[in-house]
Amino acid sequence: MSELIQYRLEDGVAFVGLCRAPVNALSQRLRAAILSACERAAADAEVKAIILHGADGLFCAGADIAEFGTDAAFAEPSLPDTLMRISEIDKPVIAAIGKLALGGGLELALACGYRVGEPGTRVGLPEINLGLLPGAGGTQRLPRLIGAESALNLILSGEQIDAERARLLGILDRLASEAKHLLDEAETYARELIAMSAPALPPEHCPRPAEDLPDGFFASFRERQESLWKNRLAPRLVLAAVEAACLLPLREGLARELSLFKQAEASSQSQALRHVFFAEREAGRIPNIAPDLPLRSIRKVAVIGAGTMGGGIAMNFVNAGIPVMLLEQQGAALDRGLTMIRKNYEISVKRGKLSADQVEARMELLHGTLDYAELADADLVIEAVFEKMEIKQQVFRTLDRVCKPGAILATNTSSLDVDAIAMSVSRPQDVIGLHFFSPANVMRLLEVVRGKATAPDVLATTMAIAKRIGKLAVVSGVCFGFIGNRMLEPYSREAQRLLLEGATPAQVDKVLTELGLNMGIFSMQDLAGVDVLYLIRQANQAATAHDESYCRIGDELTVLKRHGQKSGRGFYRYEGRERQEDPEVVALAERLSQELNISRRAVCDEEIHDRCLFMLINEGIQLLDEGIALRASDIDLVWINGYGFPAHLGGPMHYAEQLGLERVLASIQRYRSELGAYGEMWFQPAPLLKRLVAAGKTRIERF
Ligand code: 3H9
Repeated sequence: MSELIQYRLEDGVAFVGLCRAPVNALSQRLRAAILSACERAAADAEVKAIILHGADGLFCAGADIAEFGTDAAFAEPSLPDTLMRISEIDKPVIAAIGKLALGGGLELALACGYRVGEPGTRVGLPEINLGLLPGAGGTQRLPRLIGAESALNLILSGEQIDAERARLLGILDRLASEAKHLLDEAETYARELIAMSAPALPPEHCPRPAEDLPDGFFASFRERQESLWKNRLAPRLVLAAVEAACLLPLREGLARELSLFKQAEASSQSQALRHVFFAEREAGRIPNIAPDLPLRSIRKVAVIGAGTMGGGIAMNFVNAGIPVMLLEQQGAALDRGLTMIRKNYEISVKRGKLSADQVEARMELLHGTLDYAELADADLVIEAVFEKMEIKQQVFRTLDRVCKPGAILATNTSSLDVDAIAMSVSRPQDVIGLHFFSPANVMRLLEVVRGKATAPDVLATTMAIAKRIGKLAVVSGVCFGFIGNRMLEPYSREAQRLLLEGATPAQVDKVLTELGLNMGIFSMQDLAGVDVLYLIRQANQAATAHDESYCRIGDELTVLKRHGQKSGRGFYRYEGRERQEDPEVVALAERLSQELNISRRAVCDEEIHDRCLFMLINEGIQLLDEGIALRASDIDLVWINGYGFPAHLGGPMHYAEQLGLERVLASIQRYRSELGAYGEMWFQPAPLLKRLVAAGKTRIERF
């Protein structure tokens, strides 16, 4: 028997325990081990029922994602074949689902005749998040169990549902009273089934899964969702597979599902999303910091500044059950901040996401103060005051006086020099940047900015606490704008310059949204505030090079008080939330072009794409070369989670690899020669890009 399986027989019941840490991912070896254990139990006349379970409790997180795109993914025994064989065993097979059954893990459970969960069990088919569809029966067996519409919703959302909901839907037959009794109660169930000579597979709950659906359900569903799905492939394949479940007998449906799955697996979108999956896990690993480095304990947090940002930051911690002291200078500002937080929670209550009791419990963890002395026992202090160096340094000097030794002192600056802030205190090793994105209680990304002096345990503790509050933390070194905003700078500069050369904001934005970005650059700037971006440019003039045309249109719009969405005008004109092209902006661009002697012409979409995105990518490669980003995949995560870059393109670095580094370099060089002095100045290929291409490398890595 393989070391991947624990097998025992107890009075007619065979226990097959999966033991491939950490999550029982169904690699070829584990599949083979499960199959052989099940065959052994099937062939043993003493065995009357079989219980499949996770040897360490956790049942199974699905197929081994690392195998996709390699021959191992379908190496024999393939998952679909393994599950088909399990479903054919003529003895009851019970899945005892500890902790979770996801993707292929749930499909394994669905191939069993019976399923028992524990109170904390979560189940789901999250394949869609990997650009896949369930490929081992999920799209065929689930509709036959819970009906086509419920199955479709579960698969399309990728949602992980809790045990009670799974039981109500009919995915779980029973729930154990407590996790520790799961196996015992699964055994009781097995013995009941044996006693009643229950069939190996109970009759299907929904043999005709589409029975209750109106005519034309699939066509109209597709039509309704088309615009939301944009250019994503996987949802369309899911729909086709579930439709097949409604039209075809099981075996034919399974064959159809498999061919759709292989189409998804081979797609560049799935490749990109799998890259993102592993990138997220990799981001937490920091070279030269041992995973077992002792961490500082964080039991109490303080946030300075009760504005939108400070309030949002505070919410993250109380949501995770960590008490927060919120400090403001004036009582009125503090009250406003606390009221805003309560209002935010009340919106969640209205949406049914929180109960009134939960809100009270969270508000109880939140304390307001006007007195720095009250921060004396905080383990982590996060400053979220006005973005000005002198003010931040003043706050840090005060913190240096009042905070206990060993407290982590964090700044939420988005563009200031963390090292300069650290220099204002006597303990720079305790200072770190925590760049939350707005709204801070919603956005998942957190740039963790490691200063020159930041102590390893401060960095490691911060990464751990970020995980605890549900953030995706990415480490950045200190430079203007860190990873995200530094890359935003050339991207937005190029977009603004294109307006002077003849493009319109809507044309530029359309190229970007058609690629899959959540928002075009001009809509984004209107949302962020044209004036806010102007002030950031002013404050950081020294950090960025300039030419006469540099962000001129943004500067002029600020002078004209066209501050963006909030003032009803910016790069666009707004009627409520409705965005419209504004001829005045085009006229302004024409005037500036004339003034700056820039000849206007029709700019094609490809040029917009290449100039905006390749400047963004080039900067990312430069950041990697400088060591600001630890790895290319970290840059991808920043742009996907902070700036709406489509995950199905894998982030800007992965996208560049897909397009080919040679093409990126050639295009940058082309504009360098075509755009005259402007091209000479800005289109400078990152040295690392040149080195990678010269060496024939296809992946972006430090080299
Ligand atoms: C599928 O099933 C397709 C089938 O329908 C059809 C096939 C034909 N594979 O996230 P964590 C690793 S598609 C390989 O840090 P957590 C992960 O990389 C699959 N590895 O922990 C990490 O490794 P490392 C559908 C996996 O507690 C370690 O486990 N299933 C897999 O925060 C710990 O992971 C999914 O999409 C896997 N399937 O979260 C579920 N899962 O330590 C994907 C995990 O070396 N997984 N690893 O970095 C998850 O959602 C989360 O990992 C999970 C645990 C909730 C399980």
